[in-house]
Amino acid sequence: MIAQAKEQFKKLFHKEPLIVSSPGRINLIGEHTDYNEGFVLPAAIDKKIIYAIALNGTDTCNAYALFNNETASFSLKDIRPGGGWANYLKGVVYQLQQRGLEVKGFDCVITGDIPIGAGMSSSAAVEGGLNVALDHLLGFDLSRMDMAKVGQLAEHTFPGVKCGIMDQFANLHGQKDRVMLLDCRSLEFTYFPFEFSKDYKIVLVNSMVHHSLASSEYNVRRAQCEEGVKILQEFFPDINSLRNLTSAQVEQYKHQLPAKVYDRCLYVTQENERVEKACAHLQRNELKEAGELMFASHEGLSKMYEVSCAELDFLAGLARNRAEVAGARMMGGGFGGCTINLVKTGGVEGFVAYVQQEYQHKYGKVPEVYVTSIEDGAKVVN
Ligand code: GAF
Repeated sequence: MIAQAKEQFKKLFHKEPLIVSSPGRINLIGEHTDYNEGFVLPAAIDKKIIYAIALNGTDTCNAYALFNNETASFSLKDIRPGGGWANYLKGVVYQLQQRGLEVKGFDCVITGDIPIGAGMSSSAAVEGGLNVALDHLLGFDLSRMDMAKVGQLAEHTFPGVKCGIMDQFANLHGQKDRVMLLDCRSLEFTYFPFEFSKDYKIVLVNSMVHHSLASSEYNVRRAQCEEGVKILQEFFPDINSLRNLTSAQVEQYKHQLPAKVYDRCLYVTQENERVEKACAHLQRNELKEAGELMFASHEGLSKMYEVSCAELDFLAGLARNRAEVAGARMMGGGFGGCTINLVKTGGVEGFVAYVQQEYQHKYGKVPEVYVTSIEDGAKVVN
C-alpha cells in the first residue's frame, strides 16, 4: 500500500511525499460508554490508512483517494462541511485552524485497507493520519491527546456525528500488543499487555451490513443518555454524566425515566461495570469470564441500547455455540459492521469456516473475516 500511494503521489504531484500510517481500532468491551464519560478497552490494529503527503506552498489542499479514484480540493480560506471522505480532512484542518494553528496547503494521496462502515473506525484513522502528518510537516507539537480532541471535534462539526473520544484516542495512542483502558472522564489511561494473544486471536466478522442509520441513531442515543442524566440530577444533584451512577442507582429510579431512556441509562451503567470486571479478568488471564462479559455486552447493546441488527445478533449467536470462542459481541457504533470474537488460536480455522457457511446459508452472502493483530498508533513511516 505504501509503494502504491508513493507511486501515485509522484505521478500526480511530482515530488517526494512523507508517509504516514494510521490504524483502525478494535474495542474489546465498553461500547457507547465513551460519550458518557465511562470506560473503554480499545487497541489499534493492523488494518490502516496510508497517507502520502507534502506541503504545496499554496492555500489549497488537494487529495486523491486511491480506494475510489476520487479527487477533492478545498481552500484553506473557506472550509465548509460536505464531500464524503474529504469531509474528514476538512474537519481536521478546520479544527486545527480553530486552535489558532496556521495550516498550510498540502497535496496528498490516501489509500488503505480498513473496510469502510465496518465499525473499525476508518474515519478516525483518516483524521488521525492527517493530524500526525500536519503536525510533523508544520511543527505544531500537539500532544497525542490534543490530536485526538481535534479529530473528535472534526467529527462533531463536519460529518456531524457527536462521537466520544475512543476511536481517535485508540488510533493515536495504540502500542503493539497492548490494549488500553481509557477513563473517558479523566482521560487517564493504562496499557496492559495482550498476554492472551498466544492462546487467543481477535477475529472480526463483517456482517457486510453498512450502518446507514449509524450517525442519526448514534446522536439520538447520546441525547437519550443526556436526557436521563438531566432527570436523575433531581435525585443526584452532583452528577453530570452516567459515569457518576451505578446500575443499581438507575434501577432504583426506573419509574422516573421514560422507558427507552431507562433502558439506555441502565445499559450504559452496566457496561461500565462490565469493563472494570473484564479488565480484572483479563489481567488474571481469565478469558472465559471476560468473554462472558462480552456476550452480556452484546445482549445489552441489542436489547436495551438497540444498536444491533438481525445479522449481528445472528453472528454473536453463532459464536455463542462454539467451544473455541471465549466471547463475542458487536463492535463500534452498531447497526451493521463487525462482531469481535475472542477465539482460541487452534480453533480459528474451524470457527471461520463454520461462521461463513452458516451466515451464507442464512443471508446469502459470505462475511469477510479479519484475524487481527494489535499494532502501534498513527505514525510517520519515513
Ligand atoms: C463510534 C464512536 F465514534 C465512538 O466514539 C464510540 O462511541 C463507539 O461508536 C461506540 O462505543 O465508533
